[in-house]
This record gives sequence, structure tokens and C-alpha cells, in this order.
Amino acid sequence: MSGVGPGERRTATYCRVCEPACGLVAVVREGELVTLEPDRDHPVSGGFACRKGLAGAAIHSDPDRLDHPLHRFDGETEVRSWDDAVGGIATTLTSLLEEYGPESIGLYMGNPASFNSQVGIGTPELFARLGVTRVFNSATQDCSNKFAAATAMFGTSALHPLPDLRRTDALLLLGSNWRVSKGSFLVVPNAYRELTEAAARGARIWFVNPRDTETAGSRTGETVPIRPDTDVYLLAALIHEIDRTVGFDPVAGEQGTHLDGLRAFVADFPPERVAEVCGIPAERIREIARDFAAAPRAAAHMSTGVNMGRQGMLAYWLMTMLVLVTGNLDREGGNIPGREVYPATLKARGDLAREVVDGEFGPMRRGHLPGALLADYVLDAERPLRALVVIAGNPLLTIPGEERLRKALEALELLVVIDLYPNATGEYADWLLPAADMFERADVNVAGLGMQASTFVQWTPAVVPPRHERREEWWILARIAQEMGLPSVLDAEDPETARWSRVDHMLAAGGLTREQVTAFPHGLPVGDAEPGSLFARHIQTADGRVDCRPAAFDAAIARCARIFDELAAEDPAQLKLIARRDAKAQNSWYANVPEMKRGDRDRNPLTLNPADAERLGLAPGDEVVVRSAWGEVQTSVALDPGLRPGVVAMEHGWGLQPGLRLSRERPGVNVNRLMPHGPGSYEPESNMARLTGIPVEVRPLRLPSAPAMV
Ligand SMILES: Nc1nc2c(c(=O)[nH]1)N[C@H]1C(S)=C(S)[C@@H](COP(=O)(O)OP(=O)(O)OC[C@H]3O[C@@H](n4cnc5c(=O)[nH]c(N)nc54)[C@H](O)[C@@H]3O)O[C@H]1N2
Ligand SMILES: Nc1nc2c(c(=O)[nH]1)N[C@H]1C(S)=C(S)[C@@H](COP(=O)(O)OP(=O)(O)OC[C@H]3O[C@@H](n4cnc5c(=O)[nH]c(N)nc54)[C@H](O)[C@@H]3O)O[C@H]1N2
Ligand code: SF4
Ligand SMILES: [Mo]
Repeated sequence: MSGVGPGERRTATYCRVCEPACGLVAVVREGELVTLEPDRDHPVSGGFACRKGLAGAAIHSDPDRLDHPLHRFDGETEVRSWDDAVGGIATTLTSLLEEYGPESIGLYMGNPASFNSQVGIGTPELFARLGVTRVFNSATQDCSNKFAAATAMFGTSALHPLPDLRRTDALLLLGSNWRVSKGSFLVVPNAYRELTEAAARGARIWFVNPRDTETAGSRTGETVPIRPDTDVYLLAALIHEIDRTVGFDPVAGEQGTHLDGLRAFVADFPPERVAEVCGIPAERIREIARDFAAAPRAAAHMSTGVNMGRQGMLAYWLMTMLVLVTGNLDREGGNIPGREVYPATLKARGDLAREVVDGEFGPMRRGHLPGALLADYVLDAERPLRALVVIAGNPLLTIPGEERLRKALEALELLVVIDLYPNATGEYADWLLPAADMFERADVNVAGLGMQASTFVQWTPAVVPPRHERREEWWILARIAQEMGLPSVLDAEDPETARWSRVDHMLAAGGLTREQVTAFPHGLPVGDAEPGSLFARHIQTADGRVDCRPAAFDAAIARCARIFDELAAEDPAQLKLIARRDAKAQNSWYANVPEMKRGDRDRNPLTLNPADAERLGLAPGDEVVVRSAWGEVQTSVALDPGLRPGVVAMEHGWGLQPGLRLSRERPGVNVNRLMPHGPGSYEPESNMARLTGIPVEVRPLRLPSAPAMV
């Protein structure tokens, strides 16, 4: 792009922090990235960017960033050369392989790796070649329930029909707070504005959420305050009520098979029966069912608040069924597939029934292992993990069970952490390797393909060269591969072409070349989500229809009945802890951004409804101990009248990261100390962790000198 002032240039790029991939303009002065602005010329985000994205410049120049490879041994930390680092890692991996085989080596890929098109080139080259199968990633703390459900219903893990926000008349949104998070599995920049526009057109919007969030309100729609971890029963009751009153839309019989199985399942959960467990009056459930079914066009979407419950897979199934039985699947204003560039739905074909296997720690889905078992694979496995490579992740803080994870990380013979920062996990690393950040690498936004409401492809150059000795992940992995004598992109005749081969292949599948994409520096618009394409192009079941009651769900359905009885028998006063995000954070990695840690963001308090606080004799600022069956944390109290009584909330991503100055000053506590982990703690068909709706006990902290509680 053109220069502006002397020594100044402006380069179009895009954000790689969360799913919308908003267009940014990087202002570079005297070769330094000085600031970021929203890109007004972007064909899709059109001048929208949030504070997290714009704070990227602060992350780029953060003095606490990792700038050189670090080696830790005997409690000492030393700066080493890249040759030493990759050589040392290769030597240890080789000897572990020889002595213990590939099962001794594991990989954890964190969330930011999904926004990096180049990670995918070095990773398979190294790990698949070594025969490494113990691969973990952040999806089992995020959304793996959706992959399992989609595989069972549609025969592919990559088909996730998007709510057609611009044309719908009714929208049921469960477990998502778009104004803060900007959404997931639905890629629209400024999703909140889309909601206000839909509401202004007259669309009815329900937010099913134990908390009255920033997204709900008079400009969008009403909150349906549900008890945590009970969405599956609400959805079953809605379908049952529709079946009983207006009946299923005739198109459902054409689109789906096994509708009788679906009917039989939901018949157990009429509104009257689920009302108490869900905490929603039966009359309200009937009303929502009636209005959803009567809307000319209706859509639904659910996100992490439901994914992180115990039954995210079944909930996603039933949400999809609600759309299908009302004739809204693949129809304008309903749920429709995003426009793909790469044929992801075809490539991600699968059969859930064959993918659930007996693992060493119980049933699980083949593929990415449950994060909730990471510590067990190190500490308890017959053939334990002895080395772990972590790329763009911070499992110590983001996976349930901090205490066990500390022991596990400690026990490893080799821990390699490739990151922007010396993060909390990196405290245990033998090798801590400095990664280039998103402004230091060329990239293509391959992550969102198929989940964007308006699909675009964007190529960005590296805005500035990597500072100091930061390197891109593909290069680091390719160097390790070289040192181990494995094939490596760096040995290709033309490494630059070779390292883009995967991206070029993906683009070619959509009839595009990188040159064509590069010609559109603000992004190349490809097209909008398309009604009519789901059955025509995307579904991958053998008969081309949706399986409305997959046999692979048998065990989950039996659990569903058991969990219902358990919830019905529970003390109604039992406090439940839910997940919560803040606009000034991004999981665990904005912990050192000054703008995000101002004012009251000195810790992550336990938020309570004022009535609960009063009942427990707690006032804002009081210190409390929060205890679950899995662990405890100490924090302070804050009030949130938006919380449903009986529900408490805490933000994740906090907890001491000793390498980060602001984290040392304002560490907060890791809520994952309270979360279930180990065998039996995750959804076995999807490997999804349980991170919301956790029964907790809250009591005031008594200092040792104070009289004991009676
Ligand atoms: N209790 C609870 N736990 C949760 C959640 C919750 O709601 N409640 N949310 C879950 C969710 S949705 C997710 S996605 C996971 C996330 O879990 P993780 O992916 O494990 O963690 P993040 O905090 O996203 O950390 C990412 C790390 O990547 C680094 N990083 C950023 N960009 C780059 C890059 O370009 N290259 C490299 N090499 N490193 C980079 C950051 O510095 C940071 O250390 O956490 C989950 N954990
Ligand atoms: N500012 C910010 N933005 C982010 C992130 C961040 O950490 N901070 N993380 C990014 C990542 S990795 C992801 S995956 C996305 C996630 O994006 P979303 O899935 O939209 O996540 P949240 O905004 O946390 O919304 C989850 C909602 O679920 C509600 N909830 C909790 N338990 C339950 C329940 O049992 N039932 C129902 N119905 N609701 C429940 C919570 O009150 C909360 O409002 O956000 C991304 N964007
Ligand atoms: S919404 Fe996400 S992608 Fe867009 S600017 Fe914010 S952090 Fe970046
Ligand atoms: Mo996530």
C-alpha cells in the first residue's frame, strides 16, 4: 500500500486472534509496527475490529515477549542459539523414540494454531513421520462436541449450518455472548450489530443463558435464564412440544431418517417434566416452541456455554433437530451452510459409531485425545508420555486440573513450548522457543472457510520481519525434522514454494491461486452462505439424508436419562459455577497487555447474584474460598445481578504466569483448578471437557487468627 508520511507505510492485513479475521491496517513507521487500525476497505469486516485485535501492536512490542531460544536445566535459564535448540530437542526425541517408541511423545496444539495456515505444514511432517498419535488440542476444551455430533448427523465433522442472521424472523441462541466473544462457529464480524439489525427488522431473539449477558437487552432480545448444564432437556422439550402441537414440517421426513427415534427420545422430556430441572416454567417453554415453529423463518445457534456442559454433543444434535423439524434446515432465514473454498465437508467425512474406541482410560473418540486426560497420559499410562511439544497453547491454565498438570509437566523428560510468551506452561519447559507473531508472518485465512456468513479469502504479507530471533513454527519444526534426519520442507528444492504447498492445494481445490488472492490485499470476497447447498453438496451420509437419531448416541442417551434423574434429585440451593469471558481478555494470552489489566481487572473475582451473596453473608470485595469436588481457589466477591440466582461465574485464563510482569502484579486465579479432570470427566463420544455447571461451595475465607466457623 502507499506510503503516508515520511518513513511511514500502511499495510493491509487481518487479525488472527479470533474467528472473524477482521481486516486491519498496520501502520509501520521507520520499520516498526506502531499501531493498528480497522480496515475500512475490507469487503466483509468493513471497518470493524475490536479492542483485542487492535491491541495486537502491544503484544508485538511487549518487552516480556520471548525473543531468543531459552534452555532450562538445573533451575538455570540460558539463551541458546537456534542450532543448539533444534539439535538438543532432536537428540532427546531420537533417544526417547529408540527407547520407548512414538507413544512416549505427545503434541498439544493451542487455539491460536488454528489461525496460522503455516502450522499445518511442519506439524504433520514431523509428528506423523515419527508415528506420534498422542495429539491433544484446545478443541476438547472448546467445541469437540460439535465435531462428534456433526459426524453422526451429517457424516462429516465439518458441516455446521450457520444461522442466516440477515433473513431470519426468529433466532434461538444458546450459551453465547457475541458482544464479548465475537462468536464461534459463525464467522461474522460485529455479530452484535447483526443481532440489533435483525431485531430492528422484527426478528424475535431468545438468549438461553444462565446470565443476562451484555448481548441481550431491548436492542436485541430477551434472556431465557436457564439452569446451567440443562440445555439438552430444554431442546428436547421444545421438539416434543412442536411434535405434540403443530407436528413436524413435512420436509423433515424428506431431509431426515430415524425421525421416529428422535420422537421417542424427546417424548421422555415434555415441558412439564423438564421445567424444574431447567428452571424455566413449562408455559414459557411452550411459548418459545410455538413462536419458533410459527416463525416464517427461524434459526438456532449454540456455543461454548453449552459445549462445555456434560452433554454438548446431544445438545448440538437437538438444536439441529429443532431447526430440521421446523423446516428451517438449508432454507433461507434458517440454518444454511457457509460457502466453502476448500471442500472441507467432503474431506472431513467420518462415521462416529466406528470412531468411539476403548482407550486406556475408558471410552473416547479416536483422533485428538481428551485434554482432561493429558496429565493421566504422563502420570498413569502404562506407556507414559515422556516428551510433550506445546505449540501456541497454555494447557497448564486452560485444561482442567492444574495440580495434576503441574505434576505431569514436572515429570516429563522433555517439554518444548513454542510461544510468543514465557507463559505459565513454559515455566516447566526444557526448551522455550520464541514464535513469530501474526504481524511477522505471511498467512492466508484458511481457518474460517466454511463457517463464514460471507466468505472471503485473504492473504497477508508479513507486515514486519520477525524481531530478534523469533521464528515461524513451520521453520522450527522443519529444523527439528532436519536434525532428526527426516524429510523437511527446508530440504525441498524451493522451500518457499514447498512451505505454501498445503495452502496452495487448499486454494486450488476452490479454483484459486495464491497469486489471485494476493491481488486483493483487503481480502477476496467469495460468496455468502447458501441455502440449498446442504443436501446438494455438503452432506456426507451414505443416503444423503440427515441421521435424526444416530445409533452412535445410544450410550449418550442412556447417560442423558441418568443425568436428568441426578439433576432432579439435586438440592435446589446447590450453587453452580459457569464459564464467563471478558472483552478485555483472550483466554490466557492477554495477561500482559496493560490496556487489558487496568482498573478493577486486577483479578478474576467470583461473581454472584446479590440475593445469593446476601444469603451467604458476603459483600463485594470479601475474600472467599470456592470449592468443588476437584479442587479449590481463593478469590474475592463481586456482584452481578444478571446472574440467575444459584449461579456463580468466574473468568478463565487467569492464574500466575511468572514470566509476565503484569501477571505477577495481577495474577488472579486459575478457575480450572475447580474443573473435573481425569477418567470419566469428559464426554466420551467427543472428548469434550466439562467446564460449566460445576457444583461448588462458597464460604468466606477465615484468616488463621479468626475464630473457627461453627
Ligand atoms: N475453565 C475454562 N477453561 C477454558 C475455557 C473456558 O471457558 N473455561 N475456554 C477454553 C477455550 S474456548 C479455549 S480455545 C482454550 C484455549 O486454550 P489454549 O489454546 O491452550 O490457550 P490460550 O490461552 O488460547 O493460549 C494460547 C497461547 O498461544 C500463544 N500464542 C498466541 N499467538 C501465537 C502464535 O502465533 N504462535 C505461537 N506459537 N503462540 C502463540 C499465547 O501467547 C498463549 O500462550 O481454553 C479453554 N479453557
Ligand atoms: N473477549 C474475548 N473474546 C473471545 C475469547 C475470550 O477469551 N475473550 N475467546 C475466544 C474463543 S477461544 C472462543 S471459543 C469464543 C467463544 O465464544 P462464545 O461461545 O460466544 O463464548 P462466551 O461469550 O463465553 O459465551 C458463553 C456463554 O455461555 C453462557 N453459559 C455458561 N454456562 C451455560 C449453560 O450451561 N447453558 C447455557 N445456555 N449457557 C451457558 C455464559 O453465561 C456465556 O454468556 O470466544 C472467542 N472470543
Ligand atoms: S473480533 Fe476477533 S478477529 Fe476481529 S479484531 Fe477482534 S480479536 Fe481480531
Ligand atoms: Mo475457544
